[in-house]
Amino acid sequence: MNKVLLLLILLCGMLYPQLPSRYHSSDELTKTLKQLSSRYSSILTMESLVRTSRGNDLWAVRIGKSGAEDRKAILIVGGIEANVPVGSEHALRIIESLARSYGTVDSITALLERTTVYVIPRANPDGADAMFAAPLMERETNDSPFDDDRDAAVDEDGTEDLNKDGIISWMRIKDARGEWIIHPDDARLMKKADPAKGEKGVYRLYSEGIDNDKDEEWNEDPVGGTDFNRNFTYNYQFFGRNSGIHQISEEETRALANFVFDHQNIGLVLTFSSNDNVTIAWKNEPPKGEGGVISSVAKEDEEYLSSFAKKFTEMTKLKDAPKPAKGEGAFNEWAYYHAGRWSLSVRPWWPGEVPKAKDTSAVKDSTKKNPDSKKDDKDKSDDPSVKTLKWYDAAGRKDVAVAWTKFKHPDFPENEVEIGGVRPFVLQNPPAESLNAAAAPFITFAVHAAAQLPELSIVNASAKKLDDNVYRVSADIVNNGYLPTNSTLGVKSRWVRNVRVEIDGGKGVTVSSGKAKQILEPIKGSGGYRTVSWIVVGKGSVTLKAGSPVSGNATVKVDLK
Ligand SMILES: [Ca+2]
Ligand SMILES: [Ca+2]
Ligand SMILES: [Ca+2]
Ligand SMILES: [Ca+2]
Repeated sequence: MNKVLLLLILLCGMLYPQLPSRYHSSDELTKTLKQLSSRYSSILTMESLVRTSRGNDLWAVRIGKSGAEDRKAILIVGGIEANVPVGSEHALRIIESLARSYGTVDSITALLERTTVYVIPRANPDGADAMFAAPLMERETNDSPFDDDRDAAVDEDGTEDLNKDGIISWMRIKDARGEWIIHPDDARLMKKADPAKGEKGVYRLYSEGIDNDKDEEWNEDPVGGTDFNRNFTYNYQFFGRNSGIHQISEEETRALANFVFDHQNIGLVLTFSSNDNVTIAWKNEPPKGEGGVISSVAKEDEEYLSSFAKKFTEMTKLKDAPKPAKGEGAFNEWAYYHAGRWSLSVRPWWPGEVPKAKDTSAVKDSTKKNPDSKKDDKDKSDDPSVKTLKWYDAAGRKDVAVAWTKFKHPDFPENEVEIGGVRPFVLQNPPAESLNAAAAPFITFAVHAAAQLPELSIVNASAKKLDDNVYRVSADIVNNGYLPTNSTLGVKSRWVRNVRVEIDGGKGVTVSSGKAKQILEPIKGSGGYRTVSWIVVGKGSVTLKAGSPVSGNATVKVDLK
């Protein structure tokens, strides 16, 4: 165990997850969630947002005692990328850790008194179950029938486990017209030839299978469907790969969107996905295209997202993340650009620094360097896949790849065909036994994120006598949270409500100047405030109320004297 991890465990204390360190099928996830909600019934409730075509429930879990719907909230979403189940496992561990810590860890109890945490641990349960199916293969989509290659046949050509090893691997076909070469830094991997580097392709590369419909495409139209992280409205790609028949076309994605719209109190969304804006924050850029369509984070919102990025690195010590994926219909971008919420997304796992292997025999066994490679062993590849495999090697894991082995393929009688390559799930998901340790830093970060929501209070409330029975009532509405009471995109999207202030003096008091109910412009965080005042006529007292679904509520009574 490395020092950083040990330190984190000490810091996290009770937050360290206490679940079996294994991946959960969607049935097992349901079972575990039910156990947790019965064990922590005072704080934890679960709700099925929709039943999928395979009969799985899409669960939304709420952590918060009674009145939770009226408190400001964070939403945590795992498993929007079905082939990255580790995000789902982190989300589950956040649920376990927070529910267990309520009432025993003061900081968590205090946080949950003010803030509700919603968790949708597995946005695509049908897709995620591919990890538990035979043969083993990665899948990003749900089950919705879809004609991927638009040849008027639906789901007509999926993969086959040709070599009967229980795994859908890769097949490479020696062919001078091919675009692929053996990766110069790791012979288990293939890479597209880069003519600029003098590389020339010598292989064609497909997933394992035959051309079922004889259209000279291999496995181009497997069973399913839609990739949920490509199905949302912002920067949606019509006719994109697995992007669905149209925006938010799936029952599951519709349920997710509705959940956000139905919960006005969600101020911040934290997603586990490759559309990372946490290790590298979004930057404001001049608008692209006509009409000034918003295509980057608003200038005013930029610093807040940047501060999360800084904090993430400080808190978790996780660095050197692979390059963020470009969002095309991504959920986290929808959450910010179209639903107007603060939105953070981070990859749930990538290997940290590769430890210097002491036992080089394991490395020698499993790293079969490409003999053609001219680079030496010390070469540091930028390719995240190479780095990840090195990490597994250093950890002594030998079960990460299928050795490339010749196969007589009926579709290629003239060519040499080999089946092999890195096993499904290996590159983006850690070994099961490290799931609790891998989740710990993300739990800490999720708690930090939840604690940054706006926090309203009313201070300096006073009544100044101007004449008999005439008073000027004034107060400062202060935001002591870190985030402003609304983001610039939140204002633009109109989905997120601004702070509303109200004065009420009952029957004996009338407001003669100033609106009795008013909506305030966003209030900056860290002590930002807006002063409100009224002239009132009457006796007794008035009550001032301020609040919004995303910033909490505050009330004070002011005596007129
Ligand atoms: Ca076809
Ligand atoms: Ca087809
Ligand atoms: Ca196979
Ligand atoms: Ca085909």
